[in-house]
Amino acid sequence: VPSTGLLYPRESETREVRILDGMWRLLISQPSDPLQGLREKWYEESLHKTGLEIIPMPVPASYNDITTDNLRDHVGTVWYERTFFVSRDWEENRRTWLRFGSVHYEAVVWINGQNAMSHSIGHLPFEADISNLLNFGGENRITVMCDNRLTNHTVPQGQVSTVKTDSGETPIQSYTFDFFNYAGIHRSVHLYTTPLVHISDIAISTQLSSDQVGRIDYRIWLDGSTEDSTMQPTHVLVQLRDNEGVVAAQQVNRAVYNGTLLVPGAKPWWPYLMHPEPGYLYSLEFELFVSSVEGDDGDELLDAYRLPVGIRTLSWTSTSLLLNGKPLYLRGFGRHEDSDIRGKGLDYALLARDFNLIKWVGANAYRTSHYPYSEESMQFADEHGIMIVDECSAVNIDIFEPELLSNHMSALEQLIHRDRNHASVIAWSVANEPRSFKMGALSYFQALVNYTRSIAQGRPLTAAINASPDPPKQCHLAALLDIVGFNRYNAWYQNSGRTDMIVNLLTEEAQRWHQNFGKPVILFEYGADTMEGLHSLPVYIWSEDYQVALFSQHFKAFDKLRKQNWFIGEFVWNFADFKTAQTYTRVGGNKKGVFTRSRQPKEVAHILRWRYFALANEL
Ligand code: BDP
Repeated sequence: VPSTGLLYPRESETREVRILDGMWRLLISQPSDPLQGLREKWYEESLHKTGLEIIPMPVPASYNDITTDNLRDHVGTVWYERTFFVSRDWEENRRTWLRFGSVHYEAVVWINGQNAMSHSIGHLPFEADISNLLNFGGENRITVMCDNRLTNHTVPQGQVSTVKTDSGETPIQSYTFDFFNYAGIHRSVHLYTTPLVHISDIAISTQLSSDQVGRIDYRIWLDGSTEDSTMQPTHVLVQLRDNEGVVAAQQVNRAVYNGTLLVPGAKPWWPYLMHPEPGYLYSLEFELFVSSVEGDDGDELLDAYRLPVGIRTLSWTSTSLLLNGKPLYLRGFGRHEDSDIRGKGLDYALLARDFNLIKWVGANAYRTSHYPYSEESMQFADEHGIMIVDECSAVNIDIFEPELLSNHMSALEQLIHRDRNHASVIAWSVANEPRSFKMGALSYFQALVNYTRSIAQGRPLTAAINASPDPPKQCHLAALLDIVGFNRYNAWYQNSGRTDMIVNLLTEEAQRWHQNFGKPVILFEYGADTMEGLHSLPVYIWSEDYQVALFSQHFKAFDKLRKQNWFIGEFVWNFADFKTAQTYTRVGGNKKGVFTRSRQPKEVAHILRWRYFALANEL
């Protein structure tokens, strides 16, 4: 099934965009009967008609931490609803689309009681043309059923079982991944219009030659038809504007909707701290025209879409990852979309704060562990020159069955399709800590990697592996990748308290990964849980001092490894503290953050900052 809705909604002279964020209404179904609403057709009328309790629920946000009762641990479905008006003007000569930035995990959407679309695998956008379902010049109702249950076939996997409580049996959701399974309408809901015939998708790839000539290869897709033969598109005007609006290259393309723009003296896209003007973006304008019979002057504009574009060359070898011909050393983090109260809900204040901290600490990259992050954050990364290792939601996968494989492929297809035009994306991560040593993993990953490579759009493939590289055959995934990433918790999960073992263990392991697979190697995770404010000398685990000691030893190992040209980066686990399921190994969640959950620095942030800026200055 080809995915749709992956072009971000942007307004233009031919398109209007409205955002339907705000307070919606929520009905929580009985966990024991998650399908009651479908059976009873709750979507046919306002949810109030069910006579059940309705509560206000903000969008975007996870629903889990908003109330004071146990909605947090709800398993099964919840129903969202809101109404909105559409003016009569929208009825003629245009199409109206409804688009969700992400609903976790599965969503079914109705407009005025009619089924409009459904989607599963959270963290990704989906949309439908709802023109035929709308009351123009009147009120409309959206109903969304959201199901948070994870099974052996969802990405990621989980299991639903039941437990006997003091008041009877109740379903519980379990999963092995280490972050809370937040659910709800996590990102913005857009209502937008396009002309009847419009640009429905765009793919670009860029290169920069050694003499500063930029090259942009583009392809656009059109959708829709009109009865009116005089309104058939005849050509596209493609114009590249620099950040002052000056046209740097242009082309008129008649009927063939792909082409190449050459940009002499192009301003390249550079990462943060690698150039005085990082994150330089052009605007690539596509204008779809129909020629008038009288001649060129009277051309009529059918549609216009503007895509921010950074011009850069990405390449890699068996030892390096290069940007504009320069080998990269990645300094960064694994992260989460997570914060107090709103869970995984998109929050612009948090997004801006996080980027301020990333820049304050001197990082140049992060991995979207362990799922696709918001499109708004991807755009921010482009603008700030922060490089992204873009990960799909396959975390801790196990039990390698065909249905999982097809969902996993779909998760990657949708991610790549959504993010392929971002200059910031420097690699696709196909999985985090899969059980890649198990039976069935080899054929599974061969199929997955072959497929992903066929759609990879000029990016290398990587993964965050925690299998042992010794003997090499134990991991069935590493050999298939372009960059071998591994996660290792020396002096935390292994040899807790022994910071004096880190340098040898880490350098030896990194060496084995490189020797066995002949690829560039990166450490995607290391770290220690740290309670803010807890101090102890001599250092003792969980204290801020221990985190400092553990990082310091890692820095020594990295400095040794950097002398080898194949070691390409160090990512801390984690950028900030984050919520997990309840277990006795977690105090209020995972505390491996360099920043607290409220985004204030722990002591270690200062030494990390010192290191990251020193590394940046060396290059
Ligand atoms: C790694 C996982 C990550 C966890 C981390 C930890 O990739 O999701 O949060 O361990 O335990 O294995 O802190």
